[in-house]
Amino acid sequence: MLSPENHLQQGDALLVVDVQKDFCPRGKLPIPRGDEVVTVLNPWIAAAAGRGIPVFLSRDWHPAGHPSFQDAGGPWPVHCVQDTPGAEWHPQLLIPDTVEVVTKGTRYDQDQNSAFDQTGLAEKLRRDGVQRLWVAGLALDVCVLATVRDGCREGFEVRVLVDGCRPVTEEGGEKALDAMRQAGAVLIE
Ligand code: VGL
Ligand code: ZN
Repeated sequence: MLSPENHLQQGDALLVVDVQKDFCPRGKLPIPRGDEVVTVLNPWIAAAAGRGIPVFLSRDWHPAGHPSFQDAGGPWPVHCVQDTPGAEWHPQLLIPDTVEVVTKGTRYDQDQNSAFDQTGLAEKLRRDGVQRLWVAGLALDVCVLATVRDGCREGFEVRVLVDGCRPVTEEGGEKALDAMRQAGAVLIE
């Protein structure tokens, strides 16, 4: 069993991607077994917060009529609309007092799948002295993939907690893992 206490160290940060109600069963864009990541990730969140390692939670936070929505010509059903219940965190997700929220997907003109895309996250991590970034969440083959790629490109040592991710499709998930390896991320299975 992979224990967070033995892996997290100073200079690390934990980034949990989009663990929101709409991406879980009964949500508007449900990812199969998306809710299962919560029990995997809570011990990592607790361990990080307990030892002063920064915990970032990203959220998909779209305005109504967002270009990624099908009714606006995009690929996805309406999801994670700002200030709606579906955009809330999964109710069991551990939110430490020290949490840093990264908001993305707010633009009227384009989607932002990556938590690094025009959020200032890379600068913030560098300012905090972060070298190594642990990443997990939803969806493995969409926003986690885009975030991991950008994290590698920005020069962080990226570790992906594979158990703490779920894909939209199994095939997409397998391809995403390959692409992450190619990008230089270390997959922790
Ligand atoms: C996501 C589809 C649309 C994600 C966000 O968080 O992976 N997927 N918007
Ligand atoms: Zn979205």
